[in-house]
Amino acid sequence: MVPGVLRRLSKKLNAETGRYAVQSVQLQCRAFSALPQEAYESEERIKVTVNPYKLHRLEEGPEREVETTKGELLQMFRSMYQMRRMELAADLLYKQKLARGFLHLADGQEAVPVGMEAALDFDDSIIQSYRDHCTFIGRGGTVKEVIAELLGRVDGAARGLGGSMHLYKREHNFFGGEGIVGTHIPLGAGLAFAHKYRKDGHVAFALYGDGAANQGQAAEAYNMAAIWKLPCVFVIENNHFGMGTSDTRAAKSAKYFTRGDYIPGVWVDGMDALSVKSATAFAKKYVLENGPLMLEMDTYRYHGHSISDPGSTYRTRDEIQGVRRARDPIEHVRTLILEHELAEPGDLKRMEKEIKKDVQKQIDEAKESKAPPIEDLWNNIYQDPMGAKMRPMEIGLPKIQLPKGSGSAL
Ligand SMILES: Cc1ncc(C[n+]2csc(CCOP(=O)(O)OP(=O)(O)O)c2C)c(N)n1
Ligand SMILES: [Mg+2]
Repeated sequence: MVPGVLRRLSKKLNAETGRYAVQSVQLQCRAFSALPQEAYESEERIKVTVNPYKLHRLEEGPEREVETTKGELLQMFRSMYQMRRMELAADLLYKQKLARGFLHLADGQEAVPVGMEAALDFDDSIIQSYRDHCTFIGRGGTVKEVIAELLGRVDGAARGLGGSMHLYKREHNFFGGEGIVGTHIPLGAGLAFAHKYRKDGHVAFALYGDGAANQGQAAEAYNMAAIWKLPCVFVIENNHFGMGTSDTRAAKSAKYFTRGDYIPGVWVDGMDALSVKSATAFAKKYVLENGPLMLEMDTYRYHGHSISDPGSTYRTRDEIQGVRRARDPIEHVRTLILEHELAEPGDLKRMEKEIKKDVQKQIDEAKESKAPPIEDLWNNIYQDPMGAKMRPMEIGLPKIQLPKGSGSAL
């Protein structure tokens, strides 16, 4: 099932026991009236042939005849369009100096989280680099939580303390949002280790970029994951640039799906949500039976690396326009919907209008949210906060009176 819509299994923290209980939740059923609710739930089946996969050390790869439904395609369209609008809005908020700190946008790359979530449930774990907004939405987060985080407000995904790079959703097994390139790849292997140790039948996905794939600790994570046969999927989101350096300049081999050497890999058209869905379903099954697998998602970011990069000094505008015209993930799903006569062009236009309005509404709500309380300066550092006993204070820095109530862990 596609993220952010209808009912999904979720976990809720019981504050008394400290344990998570499984519950069924209704997620973000907003912006729906352009088509009747039944349309989004329609089981009308369609088969779509996706682009060929490339395989490394595998005899068989993911299914190319991908089964989908009218409901799923409409939900994919809706989710990706919402992500796109959110990213464009985040760009604007930054330029208006309302959002601060780092900001890495993922417009262009929406098919990866949307396709992946179509094959996963929230009991599978995901860890991601700083380019995390859309992944967070895929995990059932809201636009309001993303934007409030960028604005440094308490309703943000990390209560306004983390910013764009540190979105987090523990109850849906989303472990961030990590700022330092490549450091979370071993953490992904650790999450897979936890799944194996608990024998819970779930898997971990570590998502990182083509630049991060050249980091040394990636090799250590691959080795340990392979030795221990961990249910870990290493997902390289190859958007073809690490900051301003192209993948082919930075990597001796830019065939990232082969870079695990002894770990099998699959090259995936990461601009096609159905292709991603099929590859993800294959990967989940594969790693549970055999240990780690690599998925190289061939994708593209439209914005620059971060907000300080105009994105057009190391590539031409024609290149960006060319990708938009030929491979845009939203336009691809729109074409499928129209070709199979699942909706009229006007229905999709109306849906777009509603989503735009809804994104704006959530931004307005985020702006209403308050800044975190001052005592949060002392929270979330230690499990058992040391408050004024902290060493810098003992060695002569001015003593600060701790406010009451400081000390709850995030
Ligand atoms: C260890 C480390 N080295 C360098 C940086 C600076 N840096 C931030 S993002 C980035 C490029 C990463 O590119 P890629 O992995 O392809 O991810 P993308 O930004 O394309 O999603 C670099 C070099 C960093 N944050 N951490
Ligand atoms: Mg990259």
